[in-house]
Amino acid sequence: MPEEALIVVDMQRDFMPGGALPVPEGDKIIPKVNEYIRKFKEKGALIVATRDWHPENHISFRERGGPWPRHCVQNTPGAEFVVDLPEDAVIISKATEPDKEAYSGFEGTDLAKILRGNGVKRVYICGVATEYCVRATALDALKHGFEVYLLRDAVKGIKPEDEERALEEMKSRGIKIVQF
Ligand code: VGL
Ligand code: ZN
Repeated sequence: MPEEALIVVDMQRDFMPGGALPVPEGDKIIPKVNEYIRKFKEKGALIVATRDWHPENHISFRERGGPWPRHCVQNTPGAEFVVDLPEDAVIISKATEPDKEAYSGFEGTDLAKILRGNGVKRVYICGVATEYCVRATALDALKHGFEVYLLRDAVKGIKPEDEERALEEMKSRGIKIVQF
C-alpha cells in the first residue's frame, strides 16, 4: 500500500499563458511537476490529478455573474492536462455541477475515500493556482486527517501577494512547505 500520494492540482491548458484563465508563468512549473510525477511514481506513490471540469453554464463564469471568464469546460482543449501523467493516475474531476463552485479536489468528489482506500497517510501537493485550488485542496486534506506537504517549487499563484498570504496561512495551519 502506498503511504504517500502526489496530488497534482489543475495543471490544465486554460490555466497556462494563452489560456482562458492564465496563471502568470504557470507554464514555468511544468518541468518541475513532471519531475515530481516521475519521482513519486518511481517510489510507488499514488499519483492523483485533479481537474477543473465545468459544464458550459457554470456558476463561476462571468456570464452567470461569477468572478471568472469561461474556462476548463468539460471535453474542450482548454480542459486538457499539460503534464505527463502515468496511465494509472487517479483523475478527479471537480466543480462539475452547473450551480456549485468547488476549488478543493475533495469537495463533491471521492478523493478522501480513494486516498484512504489506498492506505495513503501523507499527501504532497503541487499545481495551480496556489491561493485558490491548491490552498483549498491542501486545507481540506488536513481536515481529512492527512499529513500535508506543499511542493514550493511546483506551485504558482495568480497574484504574488495573494500567493504569499496563502502560503503563510497553510504553514500556520501545519502544512509543511518543502521541495526536493
Ligand atoms: C481555479 C479559479 C477558478 C484553480 C479554478 O484551479 O485554482 N481558480 N477555477
Ligand atoms: Zn474553475
